[in-house]
Amino acid sequence: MSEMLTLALSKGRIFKETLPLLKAAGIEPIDDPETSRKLILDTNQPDVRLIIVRASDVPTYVEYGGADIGVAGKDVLLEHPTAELYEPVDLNIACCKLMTAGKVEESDIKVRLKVATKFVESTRRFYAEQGQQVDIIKLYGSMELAPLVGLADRIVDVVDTGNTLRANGLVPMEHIADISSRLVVNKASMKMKHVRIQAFIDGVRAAVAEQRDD
Ligand code: PRT
Ligand code: MG
Repeated sequence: MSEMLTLALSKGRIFKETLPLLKAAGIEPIDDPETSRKLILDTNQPDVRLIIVRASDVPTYVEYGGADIGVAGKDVLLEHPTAELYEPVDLNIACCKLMTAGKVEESDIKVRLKVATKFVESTRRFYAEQGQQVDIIKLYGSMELAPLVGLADRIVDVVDTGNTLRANGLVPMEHIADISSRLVVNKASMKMKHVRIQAFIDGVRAAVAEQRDD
């Protein structure tokens, strides 16, 4: 009996885009997390299971060994700096950009910008590199609203098509980082289950390379 491998994923775009990579690596979930209420999903491999967690909780589960491996957006990883995770593969999925955005027509330029975001660490670093002092307001969602009601001058958010910004009278401004999802691995698991995890990483890496060539 080989040891159990636990993978942490979030529902939605990460799950959907990770599925083909897992399949290419020989792993297929039995249940569909979009319809099942189960948070632990069995797979076709008896010693591999998936756990379904919030996107922003994936690094925490993997760091503390609740999962051996996870898939997390770089935006999330940038908010969760730790030496306890390996980041061996850029999966090239769920791609988007971390950007500043503001109103199409901004009123007077403030001495000190107010920036609303859930990406506090990346925002702090970005403006510090610009040598610009800003007040950062932490939000957990619907950032686009903040400039519309005067809570903030700017927002920092991930942008894909830009439709959500446009629909709210906002425009993307500065590019902060290109974002894609990464495989993350618990350091202790990597030591204890080395052969197993290395084989998994190799399988996923091959699947990513194949998808890139398509
Ligand atoms: O639910 P929770 O708050 O825990 O996390 P989450 O909502 O960030 O999770 P999820 O599943 O939506 O996103 C998971 C990961 O997908 C993120 O961490 C990013 O790395 C990546 N990703 C890629 C995106 C987008 N594209 C994206 N477009 N995450 C969010 N969006 C949002 C965007 O902010 C906008 O509000 O989707 C909306 C549509 O985008 P536009 O630009 O196409 O209009
Ligand atoms: Mg969400």
